[in-house]
Amino acid sequence: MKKKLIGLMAMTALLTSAVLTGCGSSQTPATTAAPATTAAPAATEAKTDAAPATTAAPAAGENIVVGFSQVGAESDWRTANTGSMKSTFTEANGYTLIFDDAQQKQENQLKAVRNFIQQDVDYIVIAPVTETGWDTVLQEAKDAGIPVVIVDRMIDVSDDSLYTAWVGSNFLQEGYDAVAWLEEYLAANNRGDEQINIVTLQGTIGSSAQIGRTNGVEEKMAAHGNWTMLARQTGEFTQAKGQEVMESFLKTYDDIDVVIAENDNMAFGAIDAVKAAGKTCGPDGDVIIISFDAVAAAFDSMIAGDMNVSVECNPLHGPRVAEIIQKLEKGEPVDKIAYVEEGVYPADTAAKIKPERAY
Ligand code: GYE
Repeated sequence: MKKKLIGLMAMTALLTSAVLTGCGSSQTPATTAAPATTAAPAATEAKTDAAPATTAAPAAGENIVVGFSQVGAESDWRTANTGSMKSTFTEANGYTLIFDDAQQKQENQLKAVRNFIQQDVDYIVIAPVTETGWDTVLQEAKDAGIPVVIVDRMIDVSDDSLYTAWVGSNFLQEGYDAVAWLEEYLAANNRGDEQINIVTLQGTIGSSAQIGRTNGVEEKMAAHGNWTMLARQTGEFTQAKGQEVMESFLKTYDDIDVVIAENDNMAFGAIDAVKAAGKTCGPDGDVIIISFDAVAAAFDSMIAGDMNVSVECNPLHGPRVAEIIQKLEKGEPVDKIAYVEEGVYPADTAAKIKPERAY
């Protein structure tokens, strides 16, 4: 593993502020990405004591070069995640970020990672589209001696040493949380024994966020003989596709009680489809809308009375990934797997909670 012994104290100080900024209520807006043509700095090593702790940014050429392969720009969650990464991995914080948008295609990610290897970056960070298909390219990164940090969704590899660390959400737990909310909600509305018909708008098939949420719901709803999953179909995590799939569900089934949308943007599309079909949704409506992510627009939707609940999925991973990289720079151990703490936000809490939200 390569290490650059440069201004670590200075960067640690900056990192601390990045953590506070990233997780607080005032996330700084995204900055422009470093051009992909930026070459990795030569492996010249400055001495640890060369950069005084008070120096804001290390001199040019000493930055830690991070290649980040992002899924795409399919959702509000993703936009917030990209913003968090870009506002953390700045030149001022001691990094050069090479950002690549894979447009939801794993083949683009494989190309991006191979590019990063060719440019001899210091760290490769991947938010993987799907879980499988990573073994070969990660072996190439390992052979090149470049540590790989996985963020957000997980990967499924035969050899765990192909990545150094992962940080993201417990998607299975999110699925459990959605069912727990529905159980309580139906009981509170004296509908615990009613026949409940559910449809699911799934995320990108094969992504951890889809797999965990689908499986979590399926596992927990097995205890409810009176709940039926009428249909599941992917809406690719986008609003447009979510709307399209919901329109077709509404044509096929006239008795949908619950929509589970595996992210907020698909829920927004589903809400439009429900309304266009002449039905109502939300706490006072015909159709219960359950969603995941809890982005700002979901709070607006809950406040407007359209969405019932959003299970939180925190996208502010920039400072978390930076913390991992800083530890690796110092030769400190890092957690192989780190889950982020998350909550559940029902509509009746939305107005109160919204001002505290950072994304
Ligand atoms: O829920 C969705 C996004 O992987 C957690 O991807 C992420 C998911 C998120 O498109 O909105």
